[in-house]
Amino acid sequence: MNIKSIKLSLIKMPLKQPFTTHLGTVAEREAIIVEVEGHDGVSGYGEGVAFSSPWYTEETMQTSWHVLKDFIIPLIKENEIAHAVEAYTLFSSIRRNHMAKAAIETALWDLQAKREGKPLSKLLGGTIDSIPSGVVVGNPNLPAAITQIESYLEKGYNRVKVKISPENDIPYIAGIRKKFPNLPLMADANSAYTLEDAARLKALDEYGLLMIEQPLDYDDIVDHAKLQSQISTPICLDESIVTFNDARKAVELGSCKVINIKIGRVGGLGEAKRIHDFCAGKGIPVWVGGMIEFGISRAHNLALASLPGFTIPGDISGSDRYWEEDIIEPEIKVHGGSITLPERPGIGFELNRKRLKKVTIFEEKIIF
Ligand code: OSB
Ligand code: MG
Repeated sequence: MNIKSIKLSLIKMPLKQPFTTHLGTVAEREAIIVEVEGHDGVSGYGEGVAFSSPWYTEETMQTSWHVLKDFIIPLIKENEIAHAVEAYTLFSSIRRNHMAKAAIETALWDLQAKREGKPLSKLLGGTIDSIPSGVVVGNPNLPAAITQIESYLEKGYNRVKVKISPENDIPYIAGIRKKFPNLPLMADANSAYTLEDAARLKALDEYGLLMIEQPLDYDDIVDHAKLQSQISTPICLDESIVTFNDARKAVELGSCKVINIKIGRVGGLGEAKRIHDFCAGKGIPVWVGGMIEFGISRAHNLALASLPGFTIPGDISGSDRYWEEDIIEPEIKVHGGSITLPERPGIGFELNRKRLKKVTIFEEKIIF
């Protein structure tokens, strides 16, 4: 793809307010911003979305940096690819490390789209240009969560997700439902339960949740199938789906009725689109998951969410959901519950160089 250099910047920013799941609290976020520059002067941007510690997946910022610098970037240097769609296969000699792979793969898609003079959403096959926006509340305190939901509804968000665990589920969901009887509401358990909790999860059926996300083990699809046969709330899988074949097997087994697709978790936009296409053919609705990310990853999420199978609003909120100031310009804004896709080529957002410099801890440029 005629690449001149790849620059990696490790950034760090505090969240406006801490985000809590039963697995812990995120108060500060690191990310790796990737800039792939071509000999033609065009640059593509990507974002490494692993967390600082391995609580959500096994990757961390440090492992991502290592795998990018010592394995993925050398592969790109030594093997010419003609199109971004070839990157996933090129990277297949490296096991897993999906977030590290996606950080570069998404930058290659941005570069590809810019060279073709097309918005990334159009290059991927997107069919809409206004993306419905959902928001996630990571606050286990019921009155505080209600206040937070009220403020998001005022801002126009029209789908809310909350985090649950056996320590905080039925009274919490009942309290939210009582206050917001018609709110499109869903609950994410991040693997807080086992099959022995089936009766407890069945009790949630009466609250009209859109779905319950990843109730059981992060790598399970067998017990989820057993649970789905016992409850009427649709199960959505997040952590368990890290490849196309995971999605295929989960659908075949009946482990879920919905899938959350995160570009980083599945190793890039190519694999994300393959999962989308498969699910569309099977009538399985998909939505775009979030990683408490900065604007570059949010922009890639928006492009992906324009594909026709994304029929449920994703965890794609505006830049101001988590950040005092994002690293892109313009920032991503929610109007009337939706985000308008930019018309410019590629992801359609520029890096805010001043802000990026302010939050960069370390950077390294690899010249080809
Ligand atoms: O399980 O979807 C998840 C955040 C970090 C890690 C995992 C998850 C989440 C979220 C928040 O639910 C999504 C967001 O607003 O970015
Ligand atoms: Mg989740």
